[in-house]
Amino acid sequence: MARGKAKRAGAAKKPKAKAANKPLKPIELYYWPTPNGFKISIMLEECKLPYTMIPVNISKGEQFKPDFLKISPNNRMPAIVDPTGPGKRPISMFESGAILQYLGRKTGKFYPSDERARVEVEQWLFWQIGGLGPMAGQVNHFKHYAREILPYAIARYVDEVNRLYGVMNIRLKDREFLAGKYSIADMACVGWTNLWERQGQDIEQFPHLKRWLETVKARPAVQRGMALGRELRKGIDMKDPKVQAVLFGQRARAG
Ligand SMILES: N[C@@H](CCC(=O)N[C@@H](CS)C(=O)NCC(=O)O)C(=O)O
Repeated sequence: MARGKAKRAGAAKKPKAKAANKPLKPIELYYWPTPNGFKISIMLEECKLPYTMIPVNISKGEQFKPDFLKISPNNRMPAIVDPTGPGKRPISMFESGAILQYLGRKTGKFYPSDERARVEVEQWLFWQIGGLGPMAGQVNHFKHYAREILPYAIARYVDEVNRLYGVMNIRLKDREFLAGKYSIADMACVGWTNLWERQGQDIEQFPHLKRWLETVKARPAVQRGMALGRELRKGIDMKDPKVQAVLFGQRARAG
């Protein structure tokens, strides 16, 4: 009892410290379980940030809902709303790379502030955003979803992903992670390289990449991040013409 009283009295004298300990309001994660979504669920799990997941069922066209487009005008997930953004005011953002950098700056984790170390991370982050992701996405499209079989398109993108895997493999020859230490660059790549088989690749050709993939996937936060919402995909057939009508052949929306 006495101890409890002393605690309360102490807390009353230090209102500022109490305010600082106030739990953060959860970040809203607009999400669908794909390699682009995993980047952010992994980072939130790694940083132990509180978050709520709001599914955006892209196979049903939920990415075109006006409220979502206000946050993500590119009609793509992931996107976030952080109720406690800069100046303690809410902020929203889209594009997985920008979100990873924001969360890295917010928490001071997995995104170093030292300029040289930061450049290392950013090179590999942007390499994923501009190269590995889009190219692997095209393999997926032409190899698994396209109504017509186009051998030229399949070979072009399978070859390009093979080249990118080779670049990553050489990079990982003499360091544990892409930027030396584990960072947001690794989080950006793991969901994509995990699908190597589907992308027409043989992981045995890339022993350093294989070792890295196993190391990253062994992290509990990565496992939790990549398991998030897995059940949501059940029963969705990407070859269903209704789903393909939503996802493929998109053109400019009226402004
Ligand atoms: N460059 C974007 C790509 C995001 C992206 O392509 N998301 C896909 C799912 S993996 C999506 O939301 N697709 C909805 C659509 O195609 O309408 C990022 O990195 O955030």
